[in-house]
Amino acid sequence: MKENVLKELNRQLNTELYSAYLYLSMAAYLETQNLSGFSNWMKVQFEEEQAHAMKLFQYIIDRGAEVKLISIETPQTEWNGIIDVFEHVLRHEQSITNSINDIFDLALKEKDHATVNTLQWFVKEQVEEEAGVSDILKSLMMIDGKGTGLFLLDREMKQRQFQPLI
Ligand code: OFO
Repeated sequence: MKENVLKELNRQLNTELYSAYLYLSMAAYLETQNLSGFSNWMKVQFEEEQAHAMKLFQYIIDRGAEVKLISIETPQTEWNGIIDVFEHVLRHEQSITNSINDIFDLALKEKDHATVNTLQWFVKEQVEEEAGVSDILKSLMMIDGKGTGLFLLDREMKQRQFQPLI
C-alpha cells in the first residue's frame, strides 16, 4: 500500500476512535440531563464508531501494513441542551463524510482498488448516518426539544441496540 494512503487510513482510524469518544462524552452529558434514552442512543453510537475503527484496523493489517495509533483528542463535555447535541452530531458526521470522500479520492488517484472497495462501505454508511441523525434532529425541532414530546422521544431512543456490522 502506498505510504500516503496508509497515513490517511491511520488518520481515519484515529478519527473513528475520536468519534466514539465524542459520543461517549455526549452519553455522559445526556445522563446529567435525565435523558437516559438519548444517552443509550449515544452509547450505541459509541459502539458503532469503535466497530468502524476496527474495520479500518483489520483492513490495514490484512493489507500487510502497519497500524499506528496516536493520542485521541479530548472531546467536548458540555452542550446547551439536546438540540445543540444533535446539531453537533450532524456537523460531526458531515465532517466524517468529507474525510472519507477525501481518502476515497486519494485511493482512486493512486489506483488502490482494494482501498476504494473498502471505503465504499464507509461511503454508504455515511449516507445512513447523516439521514438517521437528520431525522432525529427534525423531530427534536418539531417538539422544540422539550415537554411531553421529548419525554416520548427519549423513550423511543431507549430501544436502540447495537447491531454488529456486516
Ligand atoms: Fe459516525 O461514522 Fe464513523 O465516524
